[in-house]
Amino acid sequence: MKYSKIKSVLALLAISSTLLISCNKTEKNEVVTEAPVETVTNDVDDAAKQDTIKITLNGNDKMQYDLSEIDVYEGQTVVLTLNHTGTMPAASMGHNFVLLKNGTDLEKFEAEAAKNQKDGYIPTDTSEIIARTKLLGGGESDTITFQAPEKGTYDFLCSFPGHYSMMKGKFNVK
Ligand SMILES: [Cu+2]
Repeated sequence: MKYSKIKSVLALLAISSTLLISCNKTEKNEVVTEAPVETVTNDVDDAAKQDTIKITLNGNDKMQYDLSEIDVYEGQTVVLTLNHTGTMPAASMGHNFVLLKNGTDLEKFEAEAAKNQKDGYIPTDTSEIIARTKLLGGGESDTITFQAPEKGTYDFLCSFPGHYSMMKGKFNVK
């Protein structure tokens, strides 16, 4: 008699613990499905609201920038950092970022830049330049701050001789 009572108590315990486990499982599953896993944000809208926009541009030993387009908004203060992620010196694989006014003849600009090695391949006439970094070698960085020009599409390039054919892009002011 006593033994069978214990047996039934054990059976009850087993049933209730099974119920508890299945309850827990259901709750856990519900929590997982209901909780938002990722918050969806619109980067473009967020960027447009900021007074300052930070841009990071990298240049490597293969004569490449990692961005072909840069988007900013009219009136923003642009804080642009150029990193030379390679190891080659500025003398053989120098990189800079030069933002040019609309209508600049890139080929002509490059030809003038190539003549002026002592100034980091920046032409003596700088009237077509909106903003620029220093000429960097591997491992170096330069950060510049400037006001975004008026709405439009501008060219940026690396003015080191021969680089702009590969190292150039569009700077879009929206
Ligand atoms: Cu370059």
